[in-house]
Amino acid sequence: MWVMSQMKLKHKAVLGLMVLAAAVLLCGCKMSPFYNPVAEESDIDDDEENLIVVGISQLGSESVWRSANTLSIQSAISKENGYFPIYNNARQKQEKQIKAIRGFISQRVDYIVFAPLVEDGWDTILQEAKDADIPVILMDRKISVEDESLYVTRVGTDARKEGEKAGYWLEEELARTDRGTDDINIVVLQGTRGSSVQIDRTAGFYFVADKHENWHILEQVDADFTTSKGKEVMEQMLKKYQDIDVLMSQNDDMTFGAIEAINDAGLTTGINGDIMVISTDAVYDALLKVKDGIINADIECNPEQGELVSEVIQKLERGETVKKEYIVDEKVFTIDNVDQYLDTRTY
Ligand code: GYE
Repeated sequence: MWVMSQMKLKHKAVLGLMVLAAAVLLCGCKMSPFYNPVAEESDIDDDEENLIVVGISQLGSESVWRSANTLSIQSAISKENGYFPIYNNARQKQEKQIKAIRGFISQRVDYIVFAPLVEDGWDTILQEAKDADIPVILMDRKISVEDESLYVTRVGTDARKEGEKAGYWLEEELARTDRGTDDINIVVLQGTRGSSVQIDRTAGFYFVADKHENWHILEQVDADFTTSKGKEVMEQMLKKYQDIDVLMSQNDDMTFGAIEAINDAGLTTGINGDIMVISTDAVYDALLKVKDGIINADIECNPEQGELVSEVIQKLERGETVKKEYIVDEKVFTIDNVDQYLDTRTY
């Protein structure tokens, strides 16, 4: 639990120009399609003295899920909602993320929100934030730090549970189709190595797989959460192994690439296909493939975390206590239930 010991000084008037200058520095000229422009110099007026300055460090733009997550945080932490956002995209580099956070600290932002690329290596920079009295809110992934008080709270998903859900879905499906005791060869496509989601989804899936002597994990391979890598890695797997029964993929983007590779090899996927596919994230294009029977099951990972981050900040502003972790709701989609969710999927 974290209690804001004291309401922070509102030093926005001085900050205005500093923030603008630094935002330009941090964001550079290459702004992402979801870039939420900070104020122009002429826009900075008295009203902005009351805005809450939030430095947002996004880890990259590797997937459809990530774009949705970026959109969610940028819509919630906006001027209309009383914030002055300074956004930075670290493009899959931890050093860039650390540099961005250090920039936020030197600008004395009111809050830092960041989606950590990997689990380790944050102690020093977060100690700097703590020493500067700037509350840090983790979005999406987890971190592993000696001192848990280095961050206030995390708003994210339960990746361990997602991995388990994938395992339990497979268990039930094999039992339902009378293959509960057959030998089942599985390939696992993993996301960014060292990220908490890669570690936890793998652990969750293995937890269930370990209960089944007839499940053989042929290989777990890194494919960086991207479509191109998913395709490349799946091509290699198909050359190496003749009899893959199941593909377990830790995100939809890798799944899209892997399905292409499978089709290019003259094989099919999904219900009645040669290879069963379990995917993760459940973005719209993947749900369409669930509907078409090309993906057997998709384990939802919910990117819409911005509102919750904003609620946490508002609580802290009021001096209220917040929980150490807020986990968003998630489902499992199959051909049996996907129809009712397709129309409302916005990403
Ligand atoms: O599953 C993947 C993204 O950290 C939960 O990162 C997130 C994962 C998501 O690139 O698509």
